[in-house]
Amino acid sequence: MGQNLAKKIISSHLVAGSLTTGQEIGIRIDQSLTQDATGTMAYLQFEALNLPQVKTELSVSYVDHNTLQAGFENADDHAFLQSVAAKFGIYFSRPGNGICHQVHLERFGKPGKTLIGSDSHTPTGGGIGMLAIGAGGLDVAVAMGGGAFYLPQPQVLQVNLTGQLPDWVTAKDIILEVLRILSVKGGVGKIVEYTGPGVKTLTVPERATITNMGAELGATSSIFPSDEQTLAFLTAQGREADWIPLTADENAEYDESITIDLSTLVPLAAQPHSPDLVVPVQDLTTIKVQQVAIGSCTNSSYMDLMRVAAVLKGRSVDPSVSLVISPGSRQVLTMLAENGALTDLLDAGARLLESACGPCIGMGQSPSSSAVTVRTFNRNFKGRSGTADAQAYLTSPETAAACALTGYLTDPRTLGAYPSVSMPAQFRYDDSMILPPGDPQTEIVRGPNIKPLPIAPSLPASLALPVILKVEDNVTTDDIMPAGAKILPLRSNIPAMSQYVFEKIEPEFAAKARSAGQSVIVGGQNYGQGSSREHAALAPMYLGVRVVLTQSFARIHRANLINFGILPLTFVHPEDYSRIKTGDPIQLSGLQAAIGSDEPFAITIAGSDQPIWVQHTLTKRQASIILAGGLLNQTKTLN
Ligand code: MIC
Ligand code: SF4
Repeated sequence: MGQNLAKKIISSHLVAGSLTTGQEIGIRIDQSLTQDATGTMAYLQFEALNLPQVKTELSVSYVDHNTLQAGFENADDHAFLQSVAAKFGIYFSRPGNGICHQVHLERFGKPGKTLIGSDSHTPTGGGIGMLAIGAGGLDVAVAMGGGAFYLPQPQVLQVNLTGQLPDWVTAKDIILEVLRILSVKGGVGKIVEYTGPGVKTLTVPERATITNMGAELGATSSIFPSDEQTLAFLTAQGREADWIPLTADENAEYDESITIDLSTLVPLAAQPHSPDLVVPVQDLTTIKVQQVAIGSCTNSSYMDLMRVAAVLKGRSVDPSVSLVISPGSRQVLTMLAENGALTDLLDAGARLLESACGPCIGMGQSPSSSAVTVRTFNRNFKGRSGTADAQAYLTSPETAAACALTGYLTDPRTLGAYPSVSMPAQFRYDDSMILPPGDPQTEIVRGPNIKPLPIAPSLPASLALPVILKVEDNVTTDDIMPAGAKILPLRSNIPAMSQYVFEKIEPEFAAKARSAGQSVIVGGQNYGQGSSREHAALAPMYLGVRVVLTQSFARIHRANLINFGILPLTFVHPEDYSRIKTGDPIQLSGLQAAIGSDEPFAITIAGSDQPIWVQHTLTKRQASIILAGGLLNQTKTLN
C-alpha cells in the first residue's frame, strides 16, 4: 500500500515517535504564524525562553483581530508585537494588511512545509498543500525556538471528491456538507485529506475555504495535494519558485474514507448555534434577515468578493438589511478598488470594513437584539457576534449576497445566471505592509496593558477541591473565555481578563473560583472546542482551577490545559458524569503516583464511599509538564 499525503509530510518532518496512530509524535516546524490576540502571550512566552532569535525558516506576526482602538490597549499590543518581531527575526504584517490566514496563503505558504500557528484556523494553509496546524501560543513559542511540536499521530480521513459543483454551489457548501456528515466532533484526532477527480476542479482559495473550516470538525488539520491549480495560484502570486508537486501515492492507505459527489450538492447553511447544524438554504426561506456579514478567513478571497460584487452590481441591498464586507487582505481590497468591483459593492449599499477579522470575533458590528445575521464565517456559537440573543447562520458568499438583496434567507439559485469569475493570471502584490525582521538590539515597547505571565504552581500529592461549575457537551473556548470588543483588548493582561471566565454561562464564576482558592470544572464531551486561545486555560489557572474532568476534550484546548499545569482527566465510565454536581467536594490523592502510571485511578466525592474512576492519558512528556506546573516551569528547569 502507498502512503497518503499527510503521512508523507509527517515522515519527512518526524523527529520523535513513530507513525503509529495515537502514539505521540514530534515534528519539525518550518514556519510559524501568530495573530495579535494570541500573539502577545506567545511572544511573552518566547521571551521567557531567553533565545536571541527564532529558529524557524519563517515566522510571521500578524495584526488582524484587535483592530478597533477604543482605548490604548490594542494599540499598545500592536507596538509591543512590532518591536518583538523586529528584535527576534520575525516578519510583521501591519494592521490593515489583512487576516493572517488569507495573507499567509497569498504571500508565504509553501507546499510540503509544516506550519504551526497560534490560531485554530491555521489549517487554511492545507489549501496550498502544507501541513498546517493550530496550537496554543506556548507551543508556537517553543516551535519558534526550534523545539519540536508534539501531537498524537492522527488518523487520516480521506474525503474523496467526485463530479463538479453545479452553478451557485461553492466550496463553502462542500465543507458544510462535510460538517453535516461528520459533526463538530467528527474530526478530532484526524487529518482530513481531500482526494479524487473533484479536487482538480477547485482553485487554491476554494480549497482554503474547505481546509479552514476543517477546524470546526475538530480536525488536527486538513490538506489538499499540490498540483496544477497550486502552481497556477503561486504563479499568479509571483511565487512559482515555491511550487513543488505533491500528492498521495496511487494506492494510498487511509484509516477512513467518505465520498462526496459534488454535482449533487445544493446551497447549504449552518443554523444557530453550531457549525454542524447544516440544512439546505431552500428549507429556510421564510426567515427574515437583519444583517449580512461577508468576510473572515473562510470566505474573503478575491474571487469570493468578485462573485459578491457581480451579484450585487446594479442592484440594491434591501433597506431592512445591514450588509458589512471585510475583504480578507489588502491585496483583495486593492484589486477590487482597481477593477471597479468595490464601487459596485458600495453602490449596492454595502458598508466597507477594514481587512481584518472584525465581526467574526465580535470586534464591532454586533447585530441588533435578537437579529438574524447571515455570515460567510466559520463559527456561529451563541453570543460570539457580541449580541447574546442574535441568531447566526453560516453560508457561502453567494448565498449571503442573495440574502442581502431580498432580506430573507435566500437560495442564490433563484437569482438567475451564475456570474462567471475566473482566477486572475496575476494578483496585485505589494508587500510594503509586511515589515522584514529588524535590528536584534530593538528595544521592546511595553505599554501598561502588557502584564507579566502568571505561572502555575507545581502539582501537590493530593488535592481537595470543590466542583465550581458543571457544563454540558461541546462547550467552546468562546464559552470559557469570551472574546469580543470589550474583552479582547485584555488578552495581554490575565488578571483583568480572568474576571470574564465563563461569564455567559455563570456570571459569578470568577468570584466563586477566587473564594474557593482551588477548584475543579466538570464537562461533557468535546470540552474546549473552537479557538486555540490559551487564555481559556491561562485565565482559569490564574483563578485557581487545578483539574478539568470531562467525558472528552478538544485537542488544542487539552494541550493548552497541560501547558498551563491544569490536569485534564476523563471519566473511565462516561455515565459517571451524572454522579457529580456543582458544589461537590472532590478528593484526589496519591496524585504524583497516579500521574506517573498509565492506569486509571479513583477519586471520591467527600462523604460518598463510591469511587469514581478517572484517567489522564498523558504521555510521559506531558506527565512531566503537569508535575512541574506547566511547560514554562518545566522548560526553565531544563535550561
Ligand atoms: C477565533 O476564531 O475564535 C480566533 C479568535 O481566531 C481564535 C484565536 C483567538 O482566540 O485569539 C482561534 O480560532 O484560535
Ligand atoms: Fe479571525 Fe474569524 Fe478567522 Fe478567527 S475565524 S482568524 S476571528 S477571521
